[in-house]
Amino acid sequence: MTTLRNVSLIGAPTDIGAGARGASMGPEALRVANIGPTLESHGVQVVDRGNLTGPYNPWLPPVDGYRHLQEVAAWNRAVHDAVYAELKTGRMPILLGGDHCLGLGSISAVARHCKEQGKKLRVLWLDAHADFNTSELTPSGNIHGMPVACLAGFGPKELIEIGGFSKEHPAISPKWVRQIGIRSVDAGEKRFVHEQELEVFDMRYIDEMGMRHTMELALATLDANTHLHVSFDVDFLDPSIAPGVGTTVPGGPTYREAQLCMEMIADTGRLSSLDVMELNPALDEKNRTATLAVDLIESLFGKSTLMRK
Ligand code: HAR
Ligand code: MN
Ligand code: MN
Ligand code: MN
Repeated sequence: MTTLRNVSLIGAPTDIGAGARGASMGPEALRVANIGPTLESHGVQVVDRGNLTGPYNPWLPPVDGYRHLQEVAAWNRAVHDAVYAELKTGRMPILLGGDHCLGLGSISAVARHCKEQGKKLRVLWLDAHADFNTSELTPSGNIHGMPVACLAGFGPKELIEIGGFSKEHPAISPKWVRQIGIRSVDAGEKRFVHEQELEVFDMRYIDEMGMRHTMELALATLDANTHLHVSFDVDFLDPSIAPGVGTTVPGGPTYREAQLCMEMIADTGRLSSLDVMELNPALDEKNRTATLAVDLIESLFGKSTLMRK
């Protein structure tokens, strides 16, 4: 597990794809919450690569169903290149967002790496939202509601071609994705999720079946050749414990449910890349959401309440 023990932090300070300003301050809030030293206390070797740069946020209305398409593309190209470079040298990238449109750059790099290495890819999408909109379906034009669709080839050329992919040969298949915690999906987006057979464990499912059973299914069929990518949208968490996000949705996982989710991912030993997205310090209370995110990331890296065999 050398990759898990050699981590590179990559900050992407932008809210270019979001519907509220402030996720651009996310990377620094995670650093203030001690993400680096905390991982090091668990024996992880951490290098902080600092922040990427990109266009400022012009805060304009949608054009042809997209807000800030060219700026979103520029940021995602930068994220792709940085994440790909870390994977290439055998290090584990942790992307510090930034809004969730950047999951596109991160996962396109991971998909490219897996393709080159002959590895299977499994993406766990922890989120209140499916992020499966297209320019026709979106109610807002905000591209943070579209990255999963773009990765699967449903999106503009500027975004789907990042990493050398195309509409015919997209970065991922919807079959590789497991979405967990979903509780806000737009009407057209819902139809598209069903049509593309995305595997969604929504909050109703978690309520009825429990987080343990949910994660057992979401993590089933991983093998020694699987690269596990976790895209953690902080709005996955219940807003009562995680108020510092732009799009809160009531009824998310509790503290313990979220911890169990992370602990079961850690137990697989397959975690190979991570995004921590949508943290919005402008809406937080004394950095408590960032602190919670770091606490959960600790569990992803194997911290648990008691010593285990
Ligand atoms: N579904 C809504 C839209 O597309 C809201 C999307 C919000 N997305 C995030 N990331 N916060 O999950 O506009
Ligand atoms: Mn999201
Ligand atoms: Mn979300
Ligand atoms: Mn724990």
